[in-house]
Amino acid sequence: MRDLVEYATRDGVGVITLNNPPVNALGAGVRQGVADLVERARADGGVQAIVLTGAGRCFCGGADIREFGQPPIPPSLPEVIDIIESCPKPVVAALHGVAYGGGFELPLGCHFRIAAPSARVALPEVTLGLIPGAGGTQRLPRLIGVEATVGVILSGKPVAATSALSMGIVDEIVDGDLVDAAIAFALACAEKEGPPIRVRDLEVAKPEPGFFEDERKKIARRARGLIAPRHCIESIENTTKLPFDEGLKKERALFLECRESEQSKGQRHIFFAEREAAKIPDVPRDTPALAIQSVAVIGCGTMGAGIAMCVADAGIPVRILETDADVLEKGLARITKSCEGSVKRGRLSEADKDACLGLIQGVTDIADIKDADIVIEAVFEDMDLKKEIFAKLDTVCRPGAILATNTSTLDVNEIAAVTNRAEQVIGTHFFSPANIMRLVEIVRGAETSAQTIATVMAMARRLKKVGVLVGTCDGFVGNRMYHHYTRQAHFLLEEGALPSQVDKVIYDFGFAMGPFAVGDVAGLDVSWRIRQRRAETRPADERYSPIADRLCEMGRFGQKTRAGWYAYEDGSRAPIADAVVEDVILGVSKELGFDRRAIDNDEIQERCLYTLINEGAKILDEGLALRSSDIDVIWIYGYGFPAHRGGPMFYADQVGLKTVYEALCRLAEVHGDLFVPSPLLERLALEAKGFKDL
Ligand code: T1G
Repeated sequence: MRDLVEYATRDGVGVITLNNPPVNALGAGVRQGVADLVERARADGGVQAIVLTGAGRCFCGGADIREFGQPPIPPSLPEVIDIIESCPKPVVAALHGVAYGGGFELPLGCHFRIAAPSARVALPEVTLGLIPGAGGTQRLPRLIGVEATVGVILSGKPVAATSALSMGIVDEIVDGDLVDAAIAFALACAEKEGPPIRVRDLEVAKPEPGFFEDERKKIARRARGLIAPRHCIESIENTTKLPFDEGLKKERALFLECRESEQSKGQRHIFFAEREAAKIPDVPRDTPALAIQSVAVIGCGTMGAGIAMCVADAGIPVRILETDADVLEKGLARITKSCEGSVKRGRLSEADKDACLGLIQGVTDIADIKDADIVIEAVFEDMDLKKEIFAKLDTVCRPGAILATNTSTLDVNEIAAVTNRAEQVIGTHFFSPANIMRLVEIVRGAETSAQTIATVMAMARRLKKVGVLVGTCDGFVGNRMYHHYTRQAHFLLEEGALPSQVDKVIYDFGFAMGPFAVGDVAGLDVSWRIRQRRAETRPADERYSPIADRLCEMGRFGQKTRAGWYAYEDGSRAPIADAVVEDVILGVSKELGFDRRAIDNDEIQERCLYTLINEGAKILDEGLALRSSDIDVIWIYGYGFPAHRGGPMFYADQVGLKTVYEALCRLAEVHGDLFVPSPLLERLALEAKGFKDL
């Protein structure tokens, strides 16, 4: 039985090594092991000092998140850290790779911290709807001050070794063997007079008056309705008001409140869902992925340019093929402008900008992309055009090259069928802006090979994207569900609601924007073209709302035309309710014979969200998504579903499928078949189960 924590003595130093792969998470066994071994070293007369380090790729990824929600097993992490901090012999933490969350709080309880150049420390608990619960909010301010601590804890972002040294988090950066250096460092500390300094005993400097109020105002906007960021500030502020032990007790209480919250359950669900999405049952982890050393993108419009940027950002050379030299020039100029904007916003260094632009080359001759390892087509959403391009690519590109399409709705099998390499054809549905949005829906065709899937999933990770594998159907998973969600929103307008009311309900639920404001950002002409294509096959008796078409016929395409569902003043993105739109809506209501009625917010939320959930259940039933948590990941990273709600399918389980089912039945009685529960949802509801039980 492998020890979760190992012990050895070297040169009079007790070396304690966390050994719980893959990230040395601080589960119960690890906590007990560390506590026991520190006590052992403390009692060992032959030991003058202690080194705490981690085996494998990192020091420690934090508390074991899987334990949350289970009955607590002692010792708690604060108890373990107290044993370390009160040890009269110096304890030195030796950090390499990540030291995150509890994996950073443990070293903060040590008397000294040394780091390898690879080390990165972070307190990312807020991304899990938590606050640091083992002293991070009390000890870090004593090392780096409250202002810097607020920055570290509210961003959750990692601090690299060099910055950690200059901030005073680590005492030394060492090259060469880390443990050797830590032992030497520890022995030097042991020679010093008196007990080692404890971080808890250090003073906290008071910030400028009003500092915490300003921080609260900032997060009220940025983290609207979220508990954890507010509790982080409260706990850090306590360091300026309370003695250490009282601050620590309050921190723990705030942490436990967060841990039990629905918000944290939602965010923890997404943490694991994102990692589950990478596991494809019929594509084993050891499936050999092809090396991607060069990429070609077809089309230099908004999507093509965005895709090229994130490929170059990952350090991969990319050629953009555009037959029209003017369009190419404009596209390349847009890329340069966007990179310069990132430099201005401090997201990119000047050097990184130059490196990124240096990897992007525009070409107008298809022969110039024949050697690419993968070609990503990102042209206009038209089947005939895409088929023409794929037939051409099939003859020009080298045999082993993967041909990917960025279509957001079209049938990947139909596109693959015009090539002689259907097993190397796949969908890579990026989301606009492609260099920012983290989601890529990876669409497998009927013949797409395991190697092609493995290669593209690996490429997505390299592009720092979250790749989710889905089956091919009209709109795949995300857009198919979105279609039903927006359709309900349009029907609600016909029956009595207005865009601002619907958007407010969805905004209050936690989305950054409601469907109408989103439509205006994305451009109403994009979805208009899709509706026009679908009109050819739409059943005559299917309910259809003409409101959006009317606005488009008036040339109202959203922000880009300063008018869409809302009006926009020059230079402003603030939506203004527009009487012109209201007139169109009232006109259509009258035309369709609706007596407009007052619609309450609950009905709006139910109809928009339960439609979404029901369509998600149908997609699962059809096997077009591997698991319900994949659908949650798609909606969080592609459609701005609030992470603290865990995604539509997780939210449905939290509400209870029986409640969702009964509401859908009620809505179906009034509004017809669109709300008839999917067989899967019905079965799970009647069996008192959830999507998580699938
Ligand atoms: N607990 C449990 N499992 C974890 C884990 C954790 N903290 N971290 C990672 N895993 C699993 C993960 O699910 C995956 O499993 C495998 O390890 C590899 O992870 C008291 C309350 C450390 C940067 O927020 O950010 O401490 O899918 O694929 O890309 O204040 O994992 O293979 O079965 O992500 O190399 C705070 C969470 C916890 C950091 C490594 N810590 N982890 O990234 O590998 S709360 C965090 C990460 C806390 C205290 C509080 C990353 C990583 P599987 P991976 P990676």
